[in-house]
Amino acid sequence: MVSGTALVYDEEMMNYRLLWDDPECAIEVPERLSSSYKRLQDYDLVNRCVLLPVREATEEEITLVHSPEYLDVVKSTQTMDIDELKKTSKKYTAAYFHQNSYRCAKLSLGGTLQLVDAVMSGDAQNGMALIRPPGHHSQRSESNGFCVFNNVAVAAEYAKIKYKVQRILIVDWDVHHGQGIQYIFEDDPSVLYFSWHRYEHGSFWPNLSESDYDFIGKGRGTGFNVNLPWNQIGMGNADYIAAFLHVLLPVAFEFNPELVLVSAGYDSGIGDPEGRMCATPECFSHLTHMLMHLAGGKLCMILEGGYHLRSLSESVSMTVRTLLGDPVPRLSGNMTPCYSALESIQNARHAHSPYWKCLFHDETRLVQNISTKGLSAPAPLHADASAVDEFLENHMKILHPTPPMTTLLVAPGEHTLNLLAGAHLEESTATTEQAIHAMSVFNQDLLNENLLNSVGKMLPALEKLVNRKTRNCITLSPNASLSAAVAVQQVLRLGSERVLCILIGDVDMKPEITNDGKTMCLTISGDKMLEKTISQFQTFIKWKEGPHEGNSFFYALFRFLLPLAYSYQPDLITLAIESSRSIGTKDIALLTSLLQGLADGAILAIVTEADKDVIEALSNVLVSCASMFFGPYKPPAKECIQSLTQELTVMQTYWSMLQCLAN
Ligand code: Q9C
Ligand code: ZN
Repeated sequence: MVSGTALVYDEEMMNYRLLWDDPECAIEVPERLSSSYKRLQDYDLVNRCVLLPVREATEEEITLVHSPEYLDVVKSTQTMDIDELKKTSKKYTAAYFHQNSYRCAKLSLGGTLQLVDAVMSGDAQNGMALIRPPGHHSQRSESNGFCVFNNVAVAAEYAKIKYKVQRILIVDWDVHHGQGIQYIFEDDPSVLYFSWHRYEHGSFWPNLSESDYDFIGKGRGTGFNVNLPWNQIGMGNADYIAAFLHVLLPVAFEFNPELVLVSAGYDSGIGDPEGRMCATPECFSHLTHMLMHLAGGKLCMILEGGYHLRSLSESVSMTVRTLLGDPVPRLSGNMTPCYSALESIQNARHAHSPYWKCLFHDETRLVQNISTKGLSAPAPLHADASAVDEFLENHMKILHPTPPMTTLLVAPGEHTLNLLAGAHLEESTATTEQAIHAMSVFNQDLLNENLLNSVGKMLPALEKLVNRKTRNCITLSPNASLSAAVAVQQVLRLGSERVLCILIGDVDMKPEITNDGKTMCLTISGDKMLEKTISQFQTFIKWKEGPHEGNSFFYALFRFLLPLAYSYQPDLITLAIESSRSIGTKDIALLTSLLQGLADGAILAIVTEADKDVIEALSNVLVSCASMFFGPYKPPAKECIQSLTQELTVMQTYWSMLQCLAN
């Protein structure tokens, strides 16, 4: 099994800087690299990564994307004096050269290719390249926006040739539009390029009409360029998560890439003077975690922008932490996307609906009169610079510490342990009287020795889960939904405040829903006559996967389940999987794995003992946090969508992360 996170870093890339006065370029400083690396060391993350040396990119590699004439220009800067450097720089936009620029640009690109080699060869599962100069603005024959060679674009061409990769996803979460990447791949259907960027109706740099949502690619590449322009500053965690759930992820899963490259710029984070956005470092954990579910986990993060040194280094640290498999911290703040963000999301979805089945089935339309001023301006999380600094200084201290064990297993016998290597077996057990007491409100006809046994063992495990002695817990039970009902009651008693309970299969037993907001229950079933939604805390969806034709459940996940969960913000998740489940093993694995982005990963998974496939899948995602291929994917059946749409109509009035129409 492939494992490990690679880290590319070399302080030699600090050996160039701006040599004259230019306020526009002054923010791109060598300390961007050293402060990021230093912070990774402070959090003891460097030691946990496989360090990769950089190398110089070859001329052959550079010219995969760039013209030989441009290569000659960059090469010639090595021997220039200041005046000549300045003159050459002024030929381009927001660019500057130094005598060491060429050497550093070769290392920056070479370092990127080292990372791609490690991930594609299986030496590492994923990784991050801390490099400069950045790349995403640079074009075939042009330096632009501090970028010399287009690191990510060359990496994509390189992976196509060297590893015969047929589908590459590039996610550009830098706050600027990577127009260089767009130009290079605009007619190429093998590279899906997604970029969100500060746009403000074109008034923000680089002020291009082709950065808007309606530029969707050209020729055979039509539909493979996804732009999500932000028309206001102050976009925050809810806006970014909504953008991923409603625009990027459905399209990306349908595309099903073999490699994911991220133009990881952190000028989209809080405190950055260029972006003026509000996303906290934790948000980058969530974005990273979501992307880890594509391409069998082959994920390469390549640094682009990021000019607030503290914000940059905290966000880089959160990214690497997540790549390493640490729990994803909960998001702070209100999870309601702002009106302007919804407008952008709605328009991007509409522009792409002819090309992607996951969007085609949904109701999409253009915003009639796109607002130039926000109806509801996003509320910045932190008003002034010193408050931002203080927040960044302390944010790690308010996160829950990583629990000492990952998985606690509640199993009646030890014979299942080989399926769950790495899990800790729950040794203690409650007394029979305690078990009977815990089950006293439930149907006594269902009580039997097996069940009492299983519940008795589960009780001490629940305490450890609520008190974060274990990150998650797998319970084998003869009656999963009954165990779940008992568990929900118990964890509430132990102090949980919002429990999300997901029941999969035909169930006759449900946890008691009190409508006080402390529990939310969602049932996924295949054939049963479904009850109507009776409250905002209880919902049912009918979903049935056909055998062996690929999975379509990702549609329900991004359109409904995850937005609902991100709105509700549970502090614990109970997942009960009955043997009558109507969705496949990979669907359950994907669901469970993505749910780890919520509740700090506190998941109680209850599964029937005989369901070996699900036990193995849960072991992969909960115990070993292994990356897997969740595809192949297929479009969802009409009746599944219809059932989902009915529930959506009701639920989105209560839970704003479900909305993807501004009007
Ligand atoms: N006030 C990168 O983040 N200046 N490049 C824009 C707007 C250029 C950014 C001026 C910013 C270039 C890699
Ligand atoms: Zn940028």
